[in-house]
Amino acid sequence: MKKTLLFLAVVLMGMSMMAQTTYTKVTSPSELSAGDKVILVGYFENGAYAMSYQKTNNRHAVEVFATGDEITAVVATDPSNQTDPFEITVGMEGGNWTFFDEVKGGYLYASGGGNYLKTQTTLDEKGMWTLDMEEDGFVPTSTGAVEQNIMRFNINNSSGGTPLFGCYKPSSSVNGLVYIYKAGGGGIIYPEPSEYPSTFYSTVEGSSVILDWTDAVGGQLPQKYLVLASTGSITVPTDGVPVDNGPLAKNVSYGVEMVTFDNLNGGTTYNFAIFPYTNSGANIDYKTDGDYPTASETTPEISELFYEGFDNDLGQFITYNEYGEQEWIWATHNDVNYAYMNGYAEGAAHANSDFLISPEIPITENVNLEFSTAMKFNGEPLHVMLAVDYEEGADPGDVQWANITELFSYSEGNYEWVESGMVDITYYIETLEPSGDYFRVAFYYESTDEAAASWEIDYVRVTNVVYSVSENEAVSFNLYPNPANDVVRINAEADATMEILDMAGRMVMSVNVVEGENAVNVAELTSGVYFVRMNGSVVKFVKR
Ligand SMILES: [Ca+2]
Ligand SMILES: [Ca+2]
Ligand SMILES: [Ca+2]
Repeated sequence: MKKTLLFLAVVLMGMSMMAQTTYTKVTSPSELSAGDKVILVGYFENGAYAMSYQKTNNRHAVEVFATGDEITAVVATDPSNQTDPFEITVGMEGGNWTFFDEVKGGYLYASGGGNYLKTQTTLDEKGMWTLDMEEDGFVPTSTGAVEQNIMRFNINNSSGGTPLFGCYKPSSSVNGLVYIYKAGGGGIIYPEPSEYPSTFYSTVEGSSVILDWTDAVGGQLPQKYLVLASTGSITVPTDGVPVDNGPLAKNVSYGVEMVTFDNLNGGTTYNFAIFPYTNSGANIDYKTDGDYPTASETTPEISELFYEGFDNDLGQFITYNEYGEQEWIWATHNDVNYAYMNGYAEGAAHANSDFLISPEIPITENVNLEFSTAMKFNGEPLHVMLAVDYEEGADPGDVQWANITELFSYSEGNYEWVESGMVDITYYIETLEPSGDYFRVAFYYESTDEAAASWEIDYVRVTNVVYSVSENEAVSFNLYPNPANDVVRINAEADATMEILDMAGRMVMSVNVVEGENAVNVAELTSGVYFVRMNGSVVKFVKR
């Protein structure tokens, strides 16, 4: 008898230790409330990894198995557990989200001083987070005054090669989204969404098309949208059949109001449609009745005018050493080959002034420039400049260069590679003096005896973009002068909302205009290329 009881007790203990919980993917912050038990998940290839134990300064991640929108897991009950996910309790404090780890005993917080994600028992701003979404994942951002404030899943942790969760600067190349899975989140089946989005716009930018819309309203809001692209007709989705994300299909959460289709074929017309839906898996319910919103764009033909990958040496680029012993050199690290410049040598920073100059590149109708940089240490920014009359071997200081540095994005440290973005530089080339058939792009480096940053350039690409459809076709408004300095004038056929979008399709300004002439102050905008959108028409606009 005694033996049997003991045996039963062991079985019961074993069962309780093995208790599994099913967690359901959260697709919008509106599905979360204080007290919810969640696991935080990142994806790499087809694997799902959940946040687990504290590993020095970051949270380790362990592989879990996701089926559709559900993960079933046994969670850790001991801080020394290194094999199971740690369950986190969501809280709300002063309008921001908190994540309390009961097992480790503290709030997750971005501690700064590195990519540190830790726990502490006291709750301050570093442990209070905003929850933005990108497509169907979360971007938890600490409200604390730390540079590395975004919680991300890092698949490429270099020290040890294991995936982890850390905190990174907004500019970091680590971009693994955080997915939130909530215990017992399933079960509720919502009706079909009541309405379609009230607007659905497309903007073509190089080989990408940016779609944006105004979220649907109505009695039943959508949880997500399925945005489809096709070179033919759109295949309307079927209830109960989810469509996975792919090159021509994107599932986007309610509240995001935007998605980008990248790497589309050049010179091709794509049709787009958007379908709001509720639920997931076999319960997915799309709104497909009546007229669903559609858009259509023809991508431009893109031809390469110039490319240098610095594969074996500085290639077609030439260097000019104005002063200082250090110069632009070729270097390689972690299978990346690049042009490299650093004024730090023999334990000290040195004053340097050095040019890395491209060969002559033909000027065509629409010239776009892109490159990729990595940097480390404090010092001068890298400068990007254009000229038409530089002769090889001459002192570049004798030539008038147009400085276009501020048009691009750059690495902000830790040798994290950052893409500059593909930027239309046609306007800046056309205004160069004297005019010519060719131009050169130069990367200018400067260091001092006090500060010498290290700058790396992986590749430089120049492309000609030929728009099949002029962006001015069927436009219902006039905009001048273009380029403009401080004020741009708009002639509108009717009262409307005018939106200015940056090259990435982000809205940077929204102004209500009236029928007739309007003066819009654009002095606050950074110099560069923008799109002005009104009544579904888009005009490219350059701010000087
Ligand atoms: Ca339906
Ligand atoms: Ca030098
Ligand atoms: Ca390279």
